[in-house]
Amino acid sequence: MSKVVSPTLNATAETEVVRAHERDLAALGERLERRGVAIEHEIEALRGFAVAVPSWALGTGGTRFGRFPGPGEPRSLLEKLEDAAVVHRLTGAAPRVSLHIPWDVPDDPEAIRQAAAELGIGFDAVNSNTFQDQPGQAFSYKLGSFSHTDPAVRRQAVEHNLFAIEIGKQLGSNAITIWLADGSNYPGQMSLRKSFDRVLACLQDVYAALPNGWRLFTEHKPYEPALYATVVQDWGSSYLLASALGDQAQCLVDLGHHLPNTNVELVVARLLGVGKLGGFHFNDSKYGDDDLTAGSIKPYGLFLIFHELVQAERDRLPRFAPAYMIDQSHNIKDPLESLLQTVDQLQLAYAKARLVDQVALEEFQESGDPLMAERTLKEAYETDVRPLVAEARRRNGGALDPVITFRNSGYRERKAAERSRASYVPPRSL
Ligand code: LRH
Ligand code: MN
Repeated sequence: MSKVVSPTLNATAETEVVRAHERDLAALGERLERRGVAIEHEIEALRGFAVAVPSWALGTGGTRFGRFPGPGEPRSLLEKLEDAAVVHRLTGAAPRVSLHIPWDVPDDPEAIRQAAAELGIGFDAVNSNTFQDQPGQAFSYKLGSFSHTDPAVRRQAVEHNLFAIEIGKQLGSNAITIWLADGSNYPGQMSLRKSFDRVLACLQDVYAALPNGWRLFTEHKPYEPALYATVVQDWGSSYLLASALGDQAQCLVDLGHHLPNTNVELVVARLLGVGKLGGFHFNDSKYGDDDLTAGSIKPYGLFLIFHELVQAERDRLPRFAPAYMIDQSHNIKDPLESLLQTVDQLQLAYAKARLVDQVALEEFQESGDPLMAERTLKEAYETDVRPLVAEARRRNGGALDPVITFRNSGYRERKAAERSRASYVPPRSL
C-alpha cells in the first residue's frame, strides 16, 4: 500500500498530488511566518501527537434497533490488531490499541504482544467490564457491580478488575479505565450515598493492587444504561473518587458522557487545574452518548478542549500526561475509515489550538476585551492547517489523505474476501 498518496494513482497523478500539497504547505508556512509562527516547529510538534484506537470500534456497532455488519470485519483479536495497525500506518499517530476485557482476552498474551509489536503497535489502557454478565458467571451485575448490596457481587467485580490488570501487565499496558454502569432506574431503588461509598471501597481494593507506574482512570457518565441515577454520574463524582484514591488515580473524560449543552472544555479545565485529568475517550454526539466520529458535530468544541490542553502543556501543569484514546461506535460508516477520519480531526484540533496567540489572548482577557479575545481564538480555529497535519503524517511515514489512500488500497475488499473465505481457525498459539 503506497502510503503517501495512493496505490492506484499513476506516478504523474501522484506527483501532482504531492506537488499541490507542497505548494499548500509553502503558502501556509508563509502565512504563519507573518504571525511569527515557524511551521517547521509546528510540524514537529504534530508528529508527536498520538491517540489510541479502541479494539471494540473496529467492527460495526449497532443500536437496540439494529446492527448492519459490514464486509471483512475482524473476527479475532489478531484481526483487530491487523486493522488497528492500518490506522497507525496511514496516520503515523495511532501507535496503541485499547483493549476491552473480557471481549479481547488473549489466549496467549505474550504471542499477542509479539504480534502487535510486529505490526508496529502496542497497548494503551485496558478497560474492565462489569456491565455485562459473562457465561458461567457466579453473580449477576443486573443490580450493579461495585455498588451492589451483596459483598459477593462486589468481590467478583473487584476480582475481574484485578484480572484485567493482569492481562494488561502481560501486554505492556500501564493503565486501567473503569467505567461502571451501576445505578438505578427508579427513585428509592438504590441508596444514593451508600452506593457511592461501596463503589469507593471497591475502587480502593483495585487501587491497592495497581502495579507501580500504573494509573487508574475513573470514567463518569450521566445515564444509560441506568435511567434514573448513575453512581458515577458526573465529573464531580469521578473527581471525588480519584482524589480519595490517590495520585495514581485520575479522571477520564468521555466527550459523549455529558448532558446536552454541558461545557466540556470547562470540565477539562477544572480537572487539569487539580492535576486529575487522566485521559479522554474522544468521539462526538448531538444528543446522548452517540459515539459518533470526533469533530463531526461540534468541531469548535473539540478545538476548545485542545485549547485547554495546549495551555496546560505550556504551563507545565503538575501530573499533565493525558492518555488520548478514542471511544466510538460505527453503525453506518466503515469502522477504519471513521477512525482514520477521527485521528485526522484530532490532529487538526491540536494543530489549530497550538496556533492560538496566547500572549495576545491573555492581554485581551486581562484588559477585558471579549471581542478581541474571541477573535484571537477564532483566528487560530479558522486557519486551514490541513497541509501542516498532512505533512506531519507524511514525515511519520503516513498518508497525506489517509481515508482516500485506504479507499484506494482495496484493503477492505481484500479482507472481505480473506475473512469470509477462510473458515476461522482459533489460534492455539501464534
Ligand atoms: C460507556 C463507554 C465505556 C466503555 C464502553 C464501550 O458508555 O463509554 O468507556 O467501556 O463505552
Ligand atoms: Mn467511554
